[in-house]
Amino acid sequence: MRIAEIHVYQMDLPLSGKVYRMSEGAYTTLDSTIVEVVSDTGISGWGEVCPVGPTYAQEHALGARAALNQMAPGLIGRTVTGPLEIRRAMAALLHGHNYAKAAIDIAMHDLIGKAHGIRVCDMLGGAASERVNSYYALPVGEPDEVARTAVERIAEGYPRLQIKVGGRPVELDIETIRKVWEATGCTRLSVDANRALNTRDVLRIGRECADIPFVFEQPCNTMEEIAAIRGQLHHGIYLDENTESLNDVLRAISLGVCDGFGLKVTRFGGLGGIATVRDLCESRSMPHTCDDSWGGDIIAAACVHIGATVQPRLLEGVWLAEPFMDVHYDSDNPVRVVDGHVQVPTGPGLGVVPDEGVFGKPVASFA
Ligand code: 0XW
Ligand code: MG
Repeated sequence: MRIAEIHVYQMDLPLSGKVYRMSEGAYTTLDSTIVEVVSDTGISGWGEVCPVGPTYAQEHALGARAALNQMAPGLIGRTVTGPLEIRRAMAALLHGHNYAKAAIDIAMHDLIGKAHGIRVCDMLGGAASERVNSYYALPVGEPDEVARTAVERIAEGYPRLQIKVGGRPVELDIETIRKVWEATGCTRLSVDANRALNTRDVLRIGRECADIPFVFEQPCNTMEEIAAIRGQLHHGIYLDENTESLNDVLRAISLGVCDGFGLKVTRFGGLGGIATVRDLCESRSMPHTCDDSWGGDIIAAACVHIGATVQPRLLEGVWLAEPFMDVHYDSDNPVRVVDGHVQVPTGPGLGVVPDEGVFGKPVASFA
C-alpha cells in the first residue's frame, strides 16, 4: 500500500455559546486542521490537530498547515507498512513541529487500522477498558459560578475535575479552589495554572489550601521554577506544557520534579510517541491523562484509543473538547462524553468516518 494523496482541510470549531477561559487566553472558537491520507488502494485515514489558540503552547493553527505543506510532497508515493516508518520519513523532511506531524501520524494509524480491520487501540497494545474516565476542565471564572458548574459536572458522573486558575489575583484562585472543594468534596482534583503562577503564589495556594487534596498541574512556566519550590509543597505536581518531547519527560522524571503528567497526543508527534510515554509512566507508576488541546471527533477518538490502553490505575482521564461544542464530524459515530465517561469507538482504525463534505474543500492537496 502506498500514500497516493494527502488533503489538508481547515475547520472553525465554535464553542456552543460558552467562553473557554484559561490563564493565558479566552476562546469562543478554535481553528482546526484536518488531514486526509488516501492510499493507492482507495482507503482514507484521518488525522487532526487543533491548538487551543497561539499562546497555550509553542504551536498554532497556521504553523500546523505550513508544516504540513512542507512535508506532504515528500510523503507522496511512500510505501506504508507501519506508522513508525512514516514518522521517520517526516523527521527527515522537517525538524520538530511534532504537533503538525501528529496529524499525519494519527491519519496513518487510522489508515492502517482500516486497511487491516483492527482498531487503533489494538495497534497500541490493546484496550484495558471499553469505557474510559473523562474529566471536566472548569474554565477560569467567578468562584461561585465555578463551584456551581463543578456540582453539576459531578452530578453528571465526571470522576475528576480540573480547576483552571491564574491570570488574575491569586486570592480569587484560592476562593475558587475552596468553594469547589466545599461544594463537591471531589477528591480527584487538579489545579491547572497553565504556566501562569509565580513560585510565591504557588506556595501561598499550597499553604492556604493545605487541607484540600488536589494536584498542582503546570503551576509555573518552567521545570526549574517548580523544582525550586517542590520541597516546600505538600500537593502533588503534574507537568503538562513543559513536556514537549520524550526527552522532557525523561528529564522531569530524572529531576524528580513531578508525580505525573497531563499528556497531549500531538505534543509527542502522535500516537506512537504518546504510547512510548505511556510505557515510561507505567514503569515509574506515574499517573497521567491522555488529552489534546482541542479538536473534534478525530483527535477525540485518538485520545480515547490511547487512553483505553493505559493501565486503569494510572489513567487520570481523557479530556475532550466535545462538551464545549455542538460540532461532530461523524454523525453516525460521534465521540462523546456521557455521564463523565467515553466509550471506545468500535470500528476499525479510529472508528470515525467523517461525513461526506463536512470539512468543505481542502485548503491544500498533494498527489
Ligand atoms: C484541559 N486541557 C486538556 C484542554 C485545554 O486545551 C488545556 C488542557 C490542559 O490541561 O491544560
Ligand atoms: Mg493542563
